[in-house]
Amino acid sequence: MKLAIANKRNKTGHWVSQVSLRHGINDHDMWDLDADQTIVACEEEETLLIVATVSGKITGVTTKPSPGPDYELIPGLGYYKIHTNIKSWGEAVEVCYSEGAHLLIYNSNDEVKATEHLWTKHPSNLSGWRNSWIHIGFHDMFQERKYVTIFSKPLNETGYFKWHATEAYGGTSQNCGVTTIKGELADEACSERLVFICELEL
Ligand SMILES: [Ca+2]
Ligand SMILES: [Ca+2]
Repeated sequence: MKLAIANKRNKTGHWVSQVSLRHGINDHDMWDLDADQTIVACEEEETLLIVATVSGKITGVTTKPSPGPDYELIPGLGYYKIHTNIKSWGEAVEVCYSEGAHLLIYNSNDEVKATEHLWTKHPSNLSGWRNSWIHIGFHDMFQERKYVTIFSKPLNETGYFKWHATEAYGGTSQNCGVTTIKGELADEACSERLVFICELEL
């Protein structure tokens, strides 16, 4: 953005002051320019004072909440935190939300791979299969097998969609998303208490 003031004398001998504001084509509605001019008497001379005020709000830039201290930045993806204090699926959603984040949703194979190392903090002291699964942000609690994310977006539109070979489709008693470290998705009973990962996208 550039603010310019130009003075020139016209043919009748009057001084003309012009205030102009130049900005990018994509933010044409962002800025207001308000200019006032007044003659200020200063000892023997009179001075032309121009006050130009530019105001506007930045659009297209969202202010994200800062993640907590235990969140790890994974460049190009976001901030991630594994919670080893096991919770039910609904509780996990709430914990992530309270931290300004959301329960993990895979959007790419890269994200699966980039978050694998977080699992090293998995306590692995749970009973049986619970050591190999964590909560993830999708469910089919409204309609069986109609899987949507916690933001009500169809799961097959997230950019990542890969069912576990044998554990997928747990029926009407299993309506909350879980995943293995390899990004194999399945549904599980929402009341199961598991480890979970919160994410905050960049
Ligand atoms: Ca994600
Ligand atoms: Ca189900």
